Amino acid sequence: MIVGTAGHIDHGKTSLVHKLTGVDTDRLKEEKARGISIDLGFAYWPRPNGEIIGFVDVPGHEGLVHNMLAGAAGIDFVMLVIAADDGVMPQTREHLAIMDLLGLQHGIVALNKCDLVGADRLAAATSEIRAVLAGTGLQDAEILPVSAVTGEGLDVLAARLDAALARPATRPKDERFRLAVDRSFTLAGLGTAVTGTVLSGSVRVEDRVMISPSGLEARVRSINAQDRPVQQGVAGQRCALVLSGPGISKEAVRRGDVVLDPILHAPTLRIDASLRVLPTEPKPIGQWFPVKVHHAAAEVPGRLVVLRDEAIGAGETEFIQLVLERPLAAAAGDRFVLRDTSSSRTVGGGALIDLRAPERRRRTPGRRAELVALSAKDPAVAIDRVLAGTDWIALDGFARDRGLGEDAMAAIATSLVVFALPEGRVAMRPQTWGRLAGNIGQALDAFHAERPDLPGIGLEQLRKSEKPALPVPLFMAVLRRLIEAGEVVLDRTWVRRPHHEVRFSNEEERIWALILPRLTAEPYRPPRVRDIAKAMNIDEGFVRRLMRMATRRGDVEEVAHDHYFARPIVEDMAASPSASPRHRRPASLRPPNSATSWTTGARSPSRFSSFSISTDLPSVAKTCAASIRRVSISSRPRRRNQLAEESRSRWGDRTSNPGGAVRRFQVGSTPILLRHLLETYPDDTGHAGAGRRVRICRQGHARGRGRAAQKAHRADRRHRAAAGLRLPSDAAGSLPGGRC
Ligand SMILES: Nc1nc2c(ncn2[C@@H]2O[C@H](COP(=O)(O)OP(=O)(O)O)[C@@H](O)[C@H]2O)c(=O)[nH]1
Ligand SMILES: [Mg+2]
Repeated sequence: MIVGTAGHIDHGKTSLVHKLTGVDTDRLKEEKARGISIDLGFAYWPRPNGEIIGFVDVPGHEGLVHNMLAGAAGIDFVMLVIAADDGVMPQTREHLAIMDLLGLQHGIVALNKCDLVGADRLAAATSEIRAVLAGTGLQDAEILPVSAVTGEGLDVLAARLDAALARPATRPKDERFRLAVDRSFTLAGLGTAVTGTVLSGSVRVEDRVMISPSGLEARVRSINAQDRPVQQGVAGQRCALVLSGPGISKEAVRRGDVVLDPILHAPTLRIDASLRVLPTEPKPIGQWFPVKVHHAAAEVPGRLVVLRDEAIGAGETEFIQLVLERPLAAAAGDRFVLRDTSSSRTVGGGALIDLRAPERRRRTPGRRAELVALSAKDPAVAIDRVLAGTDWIALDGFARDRGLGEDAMAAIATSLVVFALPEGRVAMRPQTWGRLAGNIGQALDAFHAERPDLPGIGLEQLRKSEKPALPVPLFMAVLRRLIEAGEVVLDRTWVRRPHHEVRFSNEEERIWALILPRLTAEPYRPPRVRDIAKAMNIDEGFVRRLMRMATRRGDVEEVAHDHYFARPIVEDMAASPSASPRHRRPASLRPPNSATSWTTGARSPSRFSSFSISTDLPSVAKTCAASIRRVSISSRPRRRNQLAEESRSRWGDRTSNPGGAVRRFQVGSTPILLRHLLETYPDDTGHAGAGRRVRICRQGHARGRGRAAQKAHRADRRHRAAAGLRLPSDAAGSLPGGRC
C-alpha cells in the first residue's frame, strides 16, 4: 500500500511521516537548508503484519503542485494533513481537489499541531474541514487530531493505516505491467535505476520492458519493491528497477516516462476524455483552451477541444478531446488533472476514455454514444455497449489501450464472434454476425437472379452492398468464414453461391449454335469477335459477352484479345508433337533476372519474370502454368549486353528494345500460345525458341489496361491477398485509423 500525503505547506506532512516511520523524507540539501519539501520524498514503514507501507511525501508549496501531482499517481490512501491553528488553506483545498479528481476515496485527515490549540479551535477546525470535505471522495474520512511534536494521536493514526492495509485490494487482476517513473539515477556498478509506482500488472526480474513514449527497450536486471529486493514487483507497490539495454541511461529515462509491457507501447497525441471543471474556475472553458495535462508522473502541454458547442462552466462535466504537444503513454480509464499554462491553478480533471480519438466527426451523436459506452470502467460492459451501437470492435487495440492481459480479453471474447486479422482481432456480437451473413447470402441470391449470365458478384461490389461497408480485411475474414461453412464460393474475384453456374438463355444458346461453326470452320485462324458480329450482322458487344460466357463454360479459349479458339482445337494444338527435335530437350531456364520466384508468383515484388528459352517451349509454359496472363517474346536471340538496357526500357516497346521486334499477346492458354507464337513468328535463326527471350506477365498484372481496370484490378489483388489466396507483402488492406 502506498500512502500519499497532501496539504498546505508547513502543516506538518514531512514531520508526521518522520515521526511515524523514522525517515526524514526531505533528503535534498536545499530542502534541509530551507526547511521545506521541494521534491517528492519516500519512506517505507514495515508493519507488524509483515507488510510495508510506502509513503510518498509531497511538497505543499503552491509553486510545486506539479511535483505533488507526479507523486499522487498510483497512491492508494490519502493522508491529508491540516494544521489545527491555520485550518483550511489554499493548498489544502487544491490538494484535496486533486485527490478527488484522481478518484481517490480512501484516506484520513490528520488534524496536526493540536498541541498548539485549545478544544474550541480544534472543534472549529474540525467543522470547517468537514464542510470542505463534503462532496469529495474523502467526505466520510475520519478527522483525527494528532501532533507530530508531542506524538499525540499517532498510535491511533498508525492503527488506522494498518486497518487500511488490511482492506482487500481492489486492483483489477490480469492487467499488463505499467510503472510511472518519478526518478531515475545511476547506481554505481549496477546501471540505470528507475523508481516509481506500479500502476498495473507485475514485473519480474529478466522481463523485457519498454520505456514509453520513447520506445527504448530494456531488460529488468533487479527489482526492489517497497525498499526490499524481490523477484517480482506488483501493482500498488513502489518499485526500483535496475534496467539495462541499448540507450538506457538516467538521462534517457525520466520522470513522466512509463516503463511497460512492450505490447502496451502505443503513445498517443489525441485523447478523448471526460473533464470535470473545478467550481473554482473563474471562466468557462472554451475551444482550444491551453492546458498542462498531468497524467501519472508526466506533464504535457496541450489544448482542449470541447466536444459540444457551448463552453464548459465551473463545476460542469463534459467530454473533451485533449490534443497534446508531446506523446503520452497512458491507458484508457487513467485519471488526469489539468492545470493552467502558468501553473498557477488546477482547472479540472477526469478520466481518459479513448486513446485513439478521431480528429474528424468527433462531435457527432454517434461518437458521443461511443464515448458514453467506452466510459464504462468494466471492459466487458464497455465492449458490450460499444457493440450495441456499432457492428464490430478492434479487440486487440481495445485490450492494449486498457492494459488488459490475454486472460481478461479471452474471458470477454467468449461471448463474441472473433475474427483474427493480420491487424489484430476484431469482434462482433453473434447477432451481428448472423445479420451480416444473411445479408451477404441475400445479396448473392438477388445478384444471381438478376444476372444469371455472370459467374458471380465482384468482391468490391458485394462489400459495398452492406451499409456501412466493412473494412476490406474484415470483410474478407467474414467471407472466408462463409466459404468455410460452404455458404459461398470465391471464384477468382467473383463470389457466388456454390450451386450457381453461368447459363445461356434459349436465345443465347440459339445464336451460340450459329457462332461455334464459324470458329471451327477455320480452326487455326478463327474469325475475331468483330468479324463474327459483322458477318452475322449482330451487335459486337453481344458477341463478346457470349464469348466470355462460353470461355467460362469451357467452350472456347481467348488466345489474343477478342480472338477466341474453340477449346478442342486448342487442346489438339497442345497435344501435337513438336516439329523440331530440339523442342524435345527439357527446358532450361535462366534464372529470372529480377524476380525471385516467378513460378509461384507469390513473393516477387517484380511484376515480370523474364528468362531465356533454350529449348522446349511447351514444357516451359507448363511450368509457368495458368498464372500467366500475357507473354512477350523477342524475335531474335538476345545478346549479352542487352539485359541492362532492357531492364531500363519498357519491355515490349519496339523502339526502346534493342533486342529486336517484340510482339505481345493476350494469353488464354499458355502452352498453346507459345507454340502458336513460335509457329507464327519464327525467329531469325529459324529456331523456334532457342535463345529467345520471353517475358511473362503474370496473372494479375494490370499493365497496359485502362486506368479504371487497373484500379479494379488492384482492389481485386487486395481482396485475394486478404483472403489468403496470395499474400504479396504490399497487398494487405489496412483498417482505417487503426481503430477498426
Ligand atoms: N507545534 C507543532 N509543530 C509542528 C507539528 N508538526 C510539524 N510542526 C512544525 O511545523 C513546521 C513544518 O513542518 P513540515 O513537516 O516541514 O511541514 P510540511 O511542509 O507540511 O511538510 C516544522 O517546523 C515542524 O517542526 C506539530 O504537531 N506541532
Ligand atoms: Mg514537507
